[in-house]
Amino acid sequence: LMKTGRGEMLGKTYKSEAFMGRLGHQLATNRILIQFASFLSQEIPIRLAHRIRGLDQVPILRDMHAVQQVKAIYIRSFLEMIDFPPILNSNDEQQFAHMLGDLYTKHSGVLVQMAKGAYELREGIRSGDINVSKDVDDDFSLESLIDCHRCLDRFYMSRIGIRVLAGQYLAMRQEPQNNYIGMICQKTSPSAVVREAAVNVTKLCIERYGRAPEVQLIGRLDLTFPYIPTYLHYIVLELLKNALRATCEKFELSSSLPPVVVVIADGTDNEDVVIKITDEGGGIPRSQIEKIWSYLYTTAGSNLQKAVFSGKDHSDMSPMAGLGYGLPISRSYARYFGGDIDLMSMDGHGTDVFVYLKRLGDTKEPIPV
Ligand code: W6P
Repeated sequence: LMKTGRGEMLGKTYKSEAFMGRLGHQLATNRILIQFASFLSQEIPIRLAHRIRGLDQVPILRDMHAVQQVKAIYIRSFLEMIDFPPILNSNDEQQFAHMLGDLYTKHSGVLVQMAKGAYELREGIRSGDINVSKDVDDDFSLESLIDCHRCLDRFYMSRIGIRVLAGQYLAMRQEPQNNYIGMICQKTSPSAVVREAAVNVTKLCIERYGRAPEVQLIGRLDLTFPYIPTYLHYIVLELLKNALRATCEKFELSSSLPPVVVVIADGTDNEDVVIKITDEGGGIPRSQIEKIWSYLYTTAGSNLQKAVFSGKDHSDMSPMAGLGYGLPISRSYARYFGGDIDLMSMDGHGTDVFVYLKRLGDTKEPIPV
């Protein structure tokens, strides 16, 4: 299967129709569901196999307990999928949907599990149990850590792809909602998504800090575009968490908090939709900027380090704390859908985060090969 790579090519053809929502504008027909299911039954095991091999190629990761557990889930899923007979009729398709739904659930803990693995690795490096230096005689070289980061990036990117395709297929089997094709909403409203995320994060923030800065929303509040609202929600949620947390910690001793300001803009000629999130939470030193995108490095000494990686936060697994994964994962999501996330910080003052989003339908699926 892996040698032919036919699945990847099939992926492009089917995907541009199914995933981008050009298939049937109302209820997906049985024929289309059978086609989509057949495609997934070939494509997903190929992607799983690539990731199983990917995890095996990086010595640091290969030896970690959390990674071995994840690999076991991937191998079991792979075997289950290749054992599934060809999908020829609606009955087969229904069985397949059942199996895929179960797999989807079984994989929901994978991200947290991998994050825990990386956390242990970070702690090992920091405490000196794991030695990292340029010296080839040592356990791990810096180069091998870079390999490790690349492997994780591919792993998460691939996982997003599998879950978007599977999620889209499963959603297309449900009663269609207004303006939706599967998970894709043709009229996603960034302002509505930001408002909802702001309510969620404000609640978490008050639970943790006793108060929260106001989240102001300005710009193109009326704008709608085709996107998957659940993914946009996740991205904005993670970024708002960071902004509110930084604000609360910087102004711990002040009676008032500066607001977090969110601007929504629409590029010329319907190019990008851009969301900017501005906080006055003190910013990040320039020397730490690269590390905030890392799955592996800690940002020792900075506010972010205190907030995200401290032992206290690890034991108290509040959703406000997280595992330090929000930023790189959010950026992978944005990138998967053809967009990106940039961050500009003024050390001592605050941080601007820019989320660039492409209208779905104008992009090709990026998958690691
Ligand atoms: C900070 C650090 C950060 C990361 C991401 C988004 C906003 C912020 N603010 O201080």
